[in-house]
Amino acid sequence: VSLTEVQVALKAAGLAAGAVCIRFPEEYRLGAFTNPDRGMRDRAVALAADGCRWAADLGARELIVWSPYDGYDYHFAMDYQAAWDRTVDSFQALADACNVHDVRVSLEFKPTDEATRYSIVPSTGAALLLATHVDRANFGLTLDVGHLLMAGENPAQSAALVGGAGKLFSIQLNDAHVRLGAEDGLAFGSVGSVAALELVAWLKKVRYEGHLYYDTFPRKENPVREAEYNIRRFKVCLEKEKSTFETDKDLGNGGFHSLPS
Ligand SMILES: [Mn+2]
Repeated sequence: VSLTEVQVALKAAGLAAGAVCIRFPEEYRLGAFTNPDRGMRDRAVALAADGCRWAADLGARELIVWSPYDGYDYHFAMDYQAAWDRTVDSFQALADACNVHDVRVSLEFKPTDEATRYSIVPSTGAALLLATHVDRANFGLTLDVGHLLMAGENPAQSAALVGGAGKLFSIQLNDAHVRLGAEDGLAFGSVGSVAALELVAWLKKVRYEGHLYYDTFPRKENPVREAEYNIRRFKVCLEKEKSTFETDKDLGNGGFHSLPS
């Protein structure tokens, strides 16, 4: 599709682009930014950098990178240190290329995927280490709640760490049962109500100012009503957080919250 076609479609729907989220084609199945072949890595970076140009042309200020192919399936299949260094080099090159367009780059990490059972960046801690090593002001992180749950993390704690480090570029809200490593992509706050409430509380505490995305998969549901549910759910958390987060001290140090209705 052409730039004009996208602009016309967005305008017709009354929408604006918040970010461009890129996906690598299957030719990168042995790795995009970790690929052992220098030429493949350079082409992957160039492809992503083109996404930054698209973002700028669409009036968006961010490129979100999720790379399912940067990982491995078998023990002894990857030199983790070499793969890490390639990842750092690639993101540095990408961040510098995107800086020309005044676009920032964020990594959406995911611990496991059917494409790679272990990711080179499997956790919030590893993602923060990567951000430290990349060391670019326009490089940060996108947290996806379903991915955090897959990693065995508490989304609020992850947001607190990343937000506190000044690297929380964007957040994708959803929910999951997390069975057998599946991501689910359920509506926000539909499974873990208290986890959702705490996440919203911490987004406020770290003064998060980015977009709120809903990365959900309404495969059986009416997608418009599902989208409305997500927004409604977030607003309920926002209201509940105001009234209960600081005041209810029945459990622990932070207080116990009744489920948002
Ligand atoms: Mn996502």
